[in-house]
Amino acid sequence: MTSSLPTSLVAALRAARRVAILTGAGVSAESGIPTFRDAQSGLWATYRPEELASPEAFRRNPRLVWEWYAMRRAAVLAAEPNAGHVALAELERLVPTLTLITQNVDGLHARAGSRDPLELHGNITKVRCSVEGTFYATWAEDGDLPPPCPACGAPLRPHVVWFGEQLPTDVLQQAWHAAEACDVFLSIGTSGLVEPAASLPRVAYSHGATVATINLDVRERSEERLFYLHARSGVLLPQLVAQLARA
Ligand code: BV8
Repeated sequence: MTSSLPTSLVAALRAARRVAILTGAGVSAESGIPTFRDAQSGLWATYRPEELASPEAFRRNPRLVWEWYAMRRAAVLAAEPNAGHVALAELERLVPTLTLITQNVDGLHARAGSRDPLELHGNITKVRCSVEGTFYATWAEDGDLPPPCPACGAPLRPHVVWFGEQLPTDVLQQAWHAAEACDVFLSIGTSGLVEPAASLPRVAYSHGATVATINLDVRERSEERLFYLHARSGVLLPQLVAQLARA
């Protein structure tokens, strides 16, 4: 476990004009939200997320998929941002330009105060008509599930990007450009398995950025522009902010 940040990484962050950050489920783990790779628990133990988070699953068993998202939405709304989320919101005030890109659908970055997180995979707290795309802030939970769209009767669905669905083009383009233009790229709490998000650190590195990967899988090592830090985001990010805040 990383005990202190490499001085050369802190120096690169101090000198950076543009910082891009990619977060994954590991950043929300300390808010009590299970990561994607954590074994599914309870009622959902028999399913892998990829088997539920897809248009095919929704077509095959819309009620099951709706109920999985309803359970996760309730958990997300009951969760609080953790020290890692708060530190990332503070980091925005310490660097000239910071682009926060998240794979997470829990909305916790915005709740922690991050100004404009790029939600690559959508937001589980939002619901839309599966045909018209109209968003609904409320819906009937006591009738058929998924609730029918009040306008056209098609099933409502969570506003997330399922496996096999395209990411929102504008959001992905902004994320890609931020990775190309940044001086430092931090990849935090992600296993780097899901594309195209997983390509962003490579894009940053190939454009000359310093890249740090922070999660609980990596083996600690550092090369010239590459850092692998084995650390909890809720511990390391406040340390990073405290060091940058020091004159
Ligand atoms: C698409 C929303 C194309 C739903 C999610 C190559 C190119 C393009 C596509 C593909 C490709 N190869 C394969 C594909 C297909 C697929 C894919 O990547 N499959 C994988 C499984 C191989 N990609 C897609 O389908 C994407 N669509 O590319 O479309 C296309 C083109 C034309 C026409 C049509 C389509 C869509 C992908 C989006 C899927 N939706 N979420 C929902 O949430 O239900 S992805 C889902 O996984 C979550 O968003 C999650 O964030 C994400 C990734 O997981 P991680 O965040 O990394 O979480 P994980 O559990 O894996 O890891 C946790 C990490 O945290 C670990 O490293 C752990 O050590 C660490 N950790 C734990 N605790 C802490 C910690 N770190 C720090 N501190 C801690 N305390």
